[in-house]
Amino acid sequence: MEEARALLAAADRVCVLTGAGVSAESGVPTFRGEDGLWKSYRAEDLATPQAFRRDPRMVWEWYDWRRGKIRGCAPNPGHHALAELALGSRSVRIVTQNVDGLHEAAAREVAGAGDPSPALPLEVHGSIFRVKCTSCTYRIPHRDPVRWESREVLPKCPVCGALLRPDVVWFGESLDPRILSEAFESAREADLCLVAGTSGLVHPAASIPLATLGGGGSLVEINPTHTPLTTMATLSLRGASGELLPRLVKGFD
Ligand code: BV8
Ligand code: ZN
Repeated sequence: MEEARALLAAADRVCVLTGAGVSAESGVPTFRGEDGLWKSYRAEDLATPQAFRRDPRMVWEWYDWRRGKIRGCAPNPGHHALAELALGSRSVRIVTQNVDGLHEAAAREVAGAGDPSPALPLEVHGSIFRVKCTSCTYRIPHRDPVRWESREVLPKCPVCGALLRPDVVWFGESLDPRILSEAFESAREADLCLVAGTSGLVHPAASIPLATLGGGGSLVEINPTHTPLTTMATLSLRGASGELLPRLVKGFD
């Protein structure tokens, strides 16, 4: 931990990449953990445009269940620690694969009456609390429960009448090129990339930290287990982000 704190103290520019693990202590189920996600389905089979085309009702049932679960979750000390770091004096960019909105909630809580924007994350996989039209450009924040009992009650676009879908990036879908290039640029310029709570299995997000190494920076990983990124990490801290992140950033205003 001391070595990691020294790397952070020496870093002017920090890029943070988070995954589902940073929200685990908030009660948000991870994808590939033992608790897994809903029933026996694999995210890779449900979070796809094919699944939505085949059975939009089932996909909305899964997302409505997840949205309900996440609505009841609050940011944990790991989210707050990252928000404090980003609202401090260093230049910090939080890049997240998570769609749960907990980094933004933590940024607003920590900023209070101040400006939360330095701690607002780049959401490379979108947001579960935003919907978009499957046909036109309509897109809007949306947090209420969604009805999925029949095709007729599924949410429809008020502009063109087509089905609305969760505004997240599904497997097989490309990420927003502007957001992705901003994430890679931030990683390339960073002296330090903090990677917390990700299995490092989903691409292209998992290769963002490699841009920091390519740029001559360091990689510190925070995860209870070994991941494909561990071998490339300058340092790997084995443990929970909710416990390790506050210790890592304590004292860095
Ligand atoms: C793309 C949004 C170009 C949705 C998500 C074959 C066919 C098609 C594509 C592919 C293919 N093979 C590979 C691909 C590419 C594919 C991919 O990488 N697949 C993987 C599974 C091999 N990627 C894509 O499809 C991407 N698009 O490539 O476009 C393209 C275009 C056309 C055709 C081909 C390619 C899009 C990927 C985005 C998918 N959307 N989410 C939703 O959420 O509903 S991904 C999903 O997984 C989440 O975003 C999640 O964040 C992400 C990664 O998972 P993790 O965050 O790492 O979470 P996980 O559960 O895996 O791990 C948790 C970790 O936390 C663990 O390490 C655990 O130890 C740790 N942990 C647990 N507790 C704690 C903790 N850590 C700290 N503290 C704790 N307390
Ligand atoms: Zn529409």
